[in-house]
Amino acid sequence: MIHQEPDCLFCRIVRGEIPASIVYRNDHVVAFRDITPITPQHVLIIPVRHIASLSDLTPEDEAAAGQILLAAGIVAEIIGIRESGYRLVFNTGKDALQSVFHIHGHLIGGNQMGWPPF
Ligand code: DGP
Repeated sequence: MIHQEPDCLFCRIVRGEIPASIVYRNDHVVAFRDITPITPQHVLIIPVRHIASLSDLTPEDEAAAGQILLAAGIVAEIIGIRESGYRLVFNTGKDALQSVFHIHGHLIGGNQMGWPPF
């Protein structure tokens, strides 16, 4: 049984209790459109397993973490930005303004971005 939290917003999206515009899912990850997109294409990629943040990853989470990275290219292909390029951003902790404590990679793209990103 994959660990889930009853009251976690993103666990609830995984379970279908809260609607989301899902663009891809498999046994390990779910990818859905961000409710407040910051770029023309903005999808969140999350593990099915509840893990609070990158800082909470343990060796036990190795497969879940790898599956998020593997999903990035698949999702980019589905939403049409694999060739043009994209970023995968993991806001982690207070200074990075993480607001939902279930790991999520922000897959953003669809326009020309700048660097540095802050
Ligand atoms: P972060 O600040 O990195 O923790 O990003 C959380 C993101 O989650 C933020 O960009 C908005 C998004 N979000 C929050 N609530 C919902 C929701 O109910 N549905 C969807 N699709 N996205 C949400």
